[in-house]
Amino acid sequence: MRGRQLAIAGAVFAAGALAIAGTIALTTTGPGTAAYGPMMGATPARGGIVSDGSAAGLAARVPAGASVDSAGNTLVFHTSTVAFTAVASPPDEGMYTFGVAGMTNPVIEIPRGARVSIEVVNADDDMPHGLVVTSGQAAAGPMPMMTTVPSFPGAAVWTLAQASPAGLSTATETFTAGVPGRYQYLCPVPGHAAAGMAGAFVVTGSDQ
Ligand SMILES: [Cu+2]
Repeated sequence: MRGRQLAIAGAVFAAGALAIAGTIALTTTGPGTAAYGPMMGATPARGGIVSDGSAAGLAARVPAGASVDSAGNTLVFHTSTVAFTAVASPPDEGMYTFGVAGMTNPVIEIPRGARVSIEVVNADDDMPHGLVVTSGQAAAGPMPMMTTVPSFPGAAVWTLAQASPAGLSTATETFTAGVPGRYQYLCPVPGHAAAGMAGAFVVTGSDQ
């Protein structure tokens, strides 16, 4: 049942991807950039590769310049340069979750104007995932690549291929969080955000 639903979702996703493949380019820096480029057709990008065994460590890694509030499930950055890793479908966690700094779907707070790099790793061996920072009110529709709008230029890794024998797919999105507010990060693959692949992304500042 689940497999059938996923197959249907995949087909819908493929149609959306094909429709806009010409207009949306994955914005990446870091590993895999050269081979990545504009998204072609419905083939999820693979980007860079990290070893299968590194997923748990990456999901637990506490980034520099951040404090972890495990009880509040919140990761707070205090620096103008922000870099962290989000592991989609981390080992021993829910399939539809992000693992960040040892937490599941934490609230992520960053200061206004910070330059943000999010390394996204897909630890799932069954399906693609991505990560987009978007409006806090946005709900992912059946074709989120058509309707989910990144809140900041570059704030999207649309889709990373599932794990392969070569390892786990990874790509990095980089953007400047210029406007304070409450946003969210979510997986744009159809059905995933609704199943739990989302968390709050808060840009703090004097305007708030
Ligand atoms: Cu997903």
